[in-house]
Amino acid sequence: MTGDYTPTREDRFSFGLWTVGWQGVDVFGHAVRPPLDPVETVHKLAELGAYGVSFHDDDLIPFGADEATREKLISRFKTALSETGLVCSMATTNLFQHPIFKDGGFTANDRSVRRFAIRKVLRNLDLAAELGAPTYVLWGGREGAESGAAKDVKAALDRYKEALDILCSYVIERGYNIRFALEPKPNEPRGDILLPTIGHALAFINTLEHPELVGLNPEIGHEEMAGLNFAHGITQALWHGKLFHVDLNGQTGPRFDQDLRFGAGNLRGAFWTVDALENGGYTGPRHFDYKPPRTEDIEGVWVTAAACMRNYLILKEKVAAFRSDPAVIEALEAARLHELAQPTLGEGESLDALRAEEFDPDAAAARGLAYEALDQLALEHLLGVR
Ligand SMILES: [Mn+2]
Repeated sequence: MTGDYTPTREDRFSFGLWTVGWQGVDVFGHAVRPPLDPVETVHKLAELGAYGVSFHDDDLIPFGADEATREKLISRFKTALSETGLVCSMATTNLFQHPIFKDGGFTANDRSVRRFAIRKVLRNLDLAAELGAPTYVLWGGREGAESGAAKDVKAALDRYKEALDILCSYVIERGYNIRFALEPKPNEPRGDILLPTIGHALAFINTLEHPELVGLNPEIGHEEMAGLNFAHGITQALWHGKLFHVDLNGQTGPRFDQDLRFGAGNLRGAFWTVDALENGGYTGPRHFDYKPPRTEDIEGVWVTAAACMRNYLILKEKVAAFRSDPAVIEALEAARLHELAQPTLGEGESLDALRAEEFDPDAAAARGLAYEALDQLALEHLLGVR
């Protein structure tokens, strides 16, 4: 154990302005903290060791602000970025907060709302390009329904595809170096949200005119709300070349979206998530999308932000120790992981050879797979006793 879990720019940690800036407004309660100035956020995140910041248009520029206010706010933000060296690692559009989006943005039944939503994204895409953000996230939290007949799902998916096709063409036409990342979520705020999981979103991307420009931004809590295994989900996204970005946080099983700091909630899941990211070829930012609980004052908020990064680095060290432990390497061998990596048929082998093979199913069925010994090693690394 090195004991040094101080984040550096090379760790590529990033935070959304809306995370530490969350004032604690929830379904049952008012704000518990004053608004946080994005400029202060940028300085504090840089001081804590983050390398990047992400934002929704409305985090930076209040909805409906006039042009002069908008320019002033953007200029202050740019100054803060250049003073600290923090990068703008991702941008996104708020298509969920204003009442106009109560039935969604891209898939609202009201055509005028859909046209407004696309205008809002186009405007913020220009700002994202100006700030050098390589990834543009689309979380469609209001794209969905609470009842059956109110949403024609096929038509809504046609409109969703239409919106993505328009946005991709725009980015190509403008020559922006930006890719889109869809963020799945099963429910909340809508009763049921369209593109509810990684799998749904991956299938949807294949229908687009420019699938190469669209990938995923999966969030731990969102997949776990659906009872799914996040490490498996992001690994499949990587396998498809579609893990463009990631939202790290904590969740305790299927319930409301908890948005706990990374490492809280499902800690074993967090261990395998870090393993999947560090050893699976992910090269994007380690981005935290969480909400400091309402119990915390501003000092407590910064404690949670520092803890997200610290927990990631602790888990990264534990994952590396697990993967290099000779007992683990032996246990992986015993569990036949090397065999899984081999093609099932030999090179050029015929199906006749496969059919002719002698095999004793009872003997094979009697063999234990020794997975528990392997998993116990992982658990002991996580518990800090190896
Ligand atoms: Mn969440």
